[in-house]
Amino acid sequence: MNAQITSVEAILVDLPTIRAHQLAMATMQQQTLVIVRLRTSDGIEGIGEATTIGGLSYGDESPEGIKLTIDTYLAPALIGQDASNINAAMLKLNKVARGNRFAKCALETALLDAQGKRLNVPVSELLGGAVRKTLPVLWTLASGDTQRDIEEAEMLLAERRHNTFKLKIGRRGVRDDVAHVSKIKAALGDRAKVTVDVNQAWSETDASLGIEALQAAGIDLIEQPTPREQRGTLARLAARFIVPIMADEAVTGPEDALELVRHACADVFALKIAKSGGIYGMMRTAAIADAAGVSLYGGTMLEGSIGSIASAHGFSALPQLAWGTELFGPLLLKDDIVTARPQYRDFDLHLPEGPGLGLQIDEAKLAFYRRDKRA
Ligand code: MUC
Ligand code: MG
Repeated sequence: MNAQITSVEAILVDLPTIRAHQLAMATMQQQTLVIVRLRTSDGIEGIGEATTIGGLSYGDESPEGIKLTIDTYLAPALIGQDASNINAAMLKLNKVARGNRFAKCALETALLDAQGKRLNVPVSELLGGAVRKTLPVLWTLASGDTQRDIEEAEMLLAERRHNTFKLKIGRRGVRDDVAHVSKIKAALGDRAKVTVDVNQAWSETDASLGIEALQAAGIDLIEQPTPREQRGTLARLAARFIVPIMADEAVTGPEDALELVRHACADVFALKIAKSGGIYGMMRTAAIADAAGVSLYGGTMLEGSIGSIASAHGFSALPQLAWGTELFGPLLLKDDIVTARPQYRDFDLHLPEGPGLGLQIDEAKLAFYRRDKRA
């Protein structure tokens, strides 16, 4: 008799960030993680995470909505299921609920973590094996202040923690944004790569103006300049400019990926396990990119350690990851709810080695930061 799933708990955790993080659609002073604890009849606990950015401002699932979805619909569907049959469990969830990819991702991660612990192997081994044990990680400069961003980049370069920087733009006018980015690129020169993420904020005319100037300033990559639904716009920009265009919000799972490659909308895809409903969905999305010759990038929803390390296991198993990753989420948080924080050095994130995700919850920290324990 295989182990059965006996309980599923979804916990809202509010962690402060080390500084304000400004994006086109929100300014974050803290991050809310939805942590899943899934227990099985053989005494194993799997952990997972579903985290988004700025409430409902990035996507259509909020932290509170994710918890409600898990508590009310997804957890009851999982109780009593075979804990080792992750494909069957996920198929059941897809019958019970359409969409809700972030919530499903947290549950799939918890099932993979539990199975890895059960078999005493890392999650990457369950996925066929890691072809890389370390992942390049960029840092996002998003303090809102050009000089402060330059100082932050200089410090991180000197520490050998990051040598690629992503700038969040789209909040100010195009000319102000271009001036901000150009100053940072000029200060860092060839010592660092600089990319921008517009988070869908530009119209096609804004994007034509902005990308032309950013390309001339030596920017390496332009992420999601225009609204996700406007695939034609993305395709025209990708055809027009030499600087690569990356789809983020526009590519959730394999279905989006198929449409984007069909219309040559992007040179690079930002993969995220949450957007794709879990690691397996992310890998199916990557397979479409591989078949079409689209380069890959390991994206983040600014998850904490659990979601970031789950992503790292998935990204470690991909055949190609030409643009590295942005799995810096844990570094943006002042504190953590795991006992050993992920290791970052020499510009890379190092994959933990233990069974499952290779992480353990710090019970005291979780008790302190969980929303339902505070007034
Ligand atoms: C996004 O839109 O890509 C990734 C890095 C960051 O600062 O925000 C995210 C989300
Ligand atoms: Mg993005």
